[in-house]
Amino acid sequence: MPTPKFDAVIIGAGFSGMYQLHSLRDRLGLKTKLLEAAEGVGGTWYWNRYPGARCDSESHSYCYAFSKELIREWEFSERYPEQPEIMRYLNHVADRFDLRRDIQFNTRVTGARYDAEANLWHVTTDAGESFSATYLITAVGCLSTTNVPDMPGLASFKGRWVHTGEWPHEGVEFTGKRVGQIGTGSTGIQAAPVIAETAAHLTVFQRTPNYSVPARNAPLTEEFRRHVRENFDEIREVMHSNTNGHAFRISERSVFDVSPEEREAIYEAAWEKGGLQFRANFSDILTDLRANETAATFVKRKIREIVKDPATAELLAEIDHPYAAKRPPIDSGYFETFNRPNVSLVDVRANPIESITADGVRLRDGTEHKLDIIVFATGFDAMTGPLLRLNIEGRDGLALRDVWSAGPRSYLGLQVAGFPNLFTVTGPGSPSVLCNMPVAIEQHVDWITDCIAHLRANHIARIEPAPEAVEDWSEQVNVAANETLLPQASSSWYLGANVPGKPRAFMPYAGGMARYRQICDEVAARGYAGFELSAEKV
Ligand code: NA7
Repeated sequence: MPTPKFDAVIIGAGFSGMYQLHSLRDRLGLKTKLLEAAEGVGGTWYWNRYPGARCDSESHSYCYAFSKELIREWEFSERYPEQPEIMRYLNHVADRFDLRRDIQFNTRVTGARYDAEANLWHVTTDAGESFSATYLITAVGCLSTTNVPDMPGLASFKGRWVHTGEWPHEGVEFTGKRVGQIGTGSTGIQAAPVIAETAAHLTVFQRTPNYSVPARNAPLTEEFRRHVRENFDEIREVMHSNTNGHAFRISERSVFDVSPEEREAIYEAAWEKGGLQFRANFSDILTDLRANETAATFVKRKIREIVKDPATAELLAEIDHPYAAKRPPIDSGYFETFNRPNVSLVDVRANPIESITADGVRLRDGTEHKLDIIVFATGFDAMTGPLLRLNIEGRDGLALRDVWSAGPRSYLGLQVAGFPNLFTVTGPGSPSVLCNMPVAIEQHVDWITDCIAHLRANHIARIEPAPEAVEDWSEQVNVAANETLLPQASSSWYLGANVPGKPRAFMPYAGGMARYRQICDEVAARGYAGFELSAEKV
C-alpha cells in the first residue's frame, strides 16, 4: 500500500494538537493528519482520571482564547475545572471545529525518520502503518509518560496497582479496601482526600514533604461568568502580559517593602482566597531566598495548625526546599485528611520502600504495610519522556535520544538542530509547565503556523536551528533558571531528578512567558534569526 503523504503530521490530540490541526488545516489549508494513541481527544486529561483530578489553573484562564465564539458559548461550572468537565470541553472543541475527520485514534507513533533526499518525515505506528509529511509537529504534552518506580516485587503483589496517569476508565473501587498511595506531588495531594472518603484505610507514603495552599474551589457565580464574558479581552491581556500566563497580576512589591504585620495579613488574605495567586502577592518569592522563607514559614505554620497529631504534622511540615521551587500544589482538604481516623502517613525518606510483597509494601526496617490497592502517584518522565519515546531520527540517522543524552537542547523549545521541519509544541526550553498551559500552547501553535506559512509563501523547503543558536538558547535557559530559586529543589522533575538515570538539566525556560513571547516574535520578525532556511531546490 502506498504511504499516504501529507503536508503535516501532528502527534497528539490534546490541547496543543487539536489547535495545531485547526490552524494548519483551516487557516493554511494544509493536508494534515493527526495521530493519537488514545481512543479519544483530551491528551493529559484523557489519561489522568484519578479521583480528585482537577486543573490548578482557574477555569476562565484554562481554555482556548483563539475563538471569540468558543469563548462565548462555553462556560465552566467551577473555579477550577474538574477532569470530566475539561474532557467535555475538549470534545466540544473537537466537534465544533470538525477536527475528528482528520484524527486517527488508537494509533501510537513508534518512530519518525527524516529523509533528507525527499525532504519528508516518515512516521511509523504500532499498527505497522506509515505516513509521510513535510512537517512533523509533536503535540505530545509534557507530562504524559508515566513514571512507575522500579520497585522489586511489584509483579508479586496479589492486590491491584494503578498509576494516576493511566487511570482505568471504569474507575477504581476503594470501598472497604486498604489503599497505599505512593507520592505526594500535585497529583497525590489531589487524590488522597478523595480516596480517603471511601477507603477502609489510606496509607500515604511520603518521600518529600510538599507545600500546598488551599484551592478554595467553588461553583462559579453567574455574576463572575458574566464578568468573564464581557471582559475576556482584558483577561487575555493580563494572561499575555505576565510571567506565568495566569489571569492574575503579579505584585511588584517586595516581601521587604511591607512590615512583618502587614506581610502576615497579606499572606493570611491570600491563604483565605486560595489558589496559585498565593505566589503573586510579592515579586521576589521565587527569586530571593529570604523573601521565600517568609512564605515558606507561613505555610509550614498553617500545616502545623491544621494537622492535629504533632508527629504527623512535623513529618508534613519539615519541608526541605523553598516554597514553589517544586511545582506548587493547591489542594482541597489535603492536610485535613490526616486528621481522619482511617488515614496514616509513613515517612519513606528515613525508612525507604524496600520492596513490594505479595501483600503490600515492605520498608527497609522490615515493617510491612498490608494493602489491597497501591496507587502510584509518582509522576512522569516529564518533558523529554514523551518526545524520546517517539524514537525520532533526524538528518543522517541522528537519534534525538543521543542528541539529548546529557539533557535536552533546543532553540526556543521549538526546534532541534539536525531535525529539519520538526516542531515541538511546548518542548523543553520553552516556558511550558511554568506557564498556564493553554497560553503557552496557543503561542507555540500560532508561531509554528506563522512559520510554516512563511516557508510556503517563500518557497523555503526546510527550517532548522543553527547549532550556535541552540548553544546560545541553552545558555539562556540556564541563566533564566539560575535567576530563580527553582533549581534549588534538588529532587524536582523540572530538573529530571525524579527519574533514576535521567540527565540533570533544568528543562523549562524560566524567564517568563511574556519575555519569551517577545523573543519568539523578534526572531520571526528578523527573518527567523538563528534558524537556517534552505530554498526549495538545493
Ligand atoms: P510529581 O510532582 O513528580 O510527584 C511525584 C511524587 O511521587 C513525589 O512526591 C515523589 O517524591 C514521589 N515518588 C516518586 N518516586 C518515588 C519512589 N520511588 N518512592 C517514593 N516516592 C516516590 O508528580 P505528580 O503527578 O504529583 O505531578 C506532576 C504534575 O502533573 C503536577 O505538577 C501538575 O502539573 C500535574 P519525591 O518528591 O521525588 O521525593
